[in-house]
Amino acid sequence: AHSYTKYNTWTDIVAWMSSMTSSSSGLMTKQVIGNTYEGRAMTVLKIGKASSSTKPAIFMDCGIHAREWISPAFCQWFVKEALSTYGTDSQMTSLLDQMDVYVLPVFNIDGYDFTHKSNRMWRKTRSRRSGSSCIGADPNRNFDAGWCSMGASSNPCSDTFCGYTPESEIEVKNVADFIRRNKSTIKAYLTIHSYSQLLLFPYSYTYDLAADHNELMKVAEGASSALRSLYGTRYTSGPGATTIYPAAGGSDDWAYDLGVKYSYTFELRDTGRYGFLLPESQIKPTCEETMLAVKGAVKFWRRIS
Ligand code: 0X9
Ligand code: ZN
Repeated sequence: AHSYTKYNTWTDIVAWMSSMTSSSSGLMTKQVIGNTYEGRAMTVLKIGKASSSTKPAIFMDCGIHAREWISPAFCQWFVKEALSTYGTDSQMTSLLDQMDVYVLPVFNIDGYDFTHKSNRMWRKTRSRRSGSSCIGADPNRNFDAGWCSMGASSNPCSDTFCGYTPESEIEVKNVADFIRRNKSTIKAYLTIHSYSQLLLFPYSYTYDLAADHNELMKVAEGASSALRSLYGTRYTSGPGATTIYPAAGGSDDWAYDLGVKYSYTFELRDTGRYGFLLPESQIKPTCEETMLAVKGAVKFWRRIS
């Protein structure tokens, strides 16, 4: 059964998406953006008050990397908070009145399912190609942003394999197509990973600073101080290349170069004690503090944009 304080299986998440949509009184709708390599439906949840005029939107995905279980847990938490506090929390109410939030709860569903059934430390997709016995590519090296130029591997057996071509992974193609289709409304892109407690922004495929570096840094610092205010958890902010490592083909750099200015990668708890195996007892505090960061960032960029 589904629980917000457990790491849910894909089957439980599917049932949860349906029941949440049904009970949302029209505040949330579901939309399939394509299937994964193994044929699972990739479902985007659109949350926002229906409006006759076009609203600006935020796109958030979780679970690009299969083993980063706290990430899908956060997307589920966010959906719960959005639906349950709309109408009572003034910040959430005005956010959903004025904007739509697209949430993809699990990006790499095949990989996520594999971590539950076979190999807890799997990272990549589960695609196969004749000519190699190794499976999958790193979805966060497969976007068309300086593709495979640095911090990525062209060896199909590597955990950071960039894929055979940009968007060779169907999951990446489906998400990129969706964002391209909705490019005129999507103003912010958030992608949730773990672990390291970082708030990263472009670029990671080059050491060049983004044109909007100063503004991206201000929003990140505002968000991390909001996050820290709850339990004192410390985050570091900065461009990916210098803050974590150079790595091309990431979704954040790709979205930014497409024109989505507020493009961020969150690396959630912890800093390595448990790493990807973050205990379930930390789901609630991690999600609560991350909610403050996301709401803080939204508030800030709505003020300045
Ligand atoms: O390496 C990654 O893809 C991310 N770290 S993780 O430990 N979750 O794998 C960092 C991504 C930063 N952004 C880009 N490299 N574009
Ligand atoms: Zn990751």
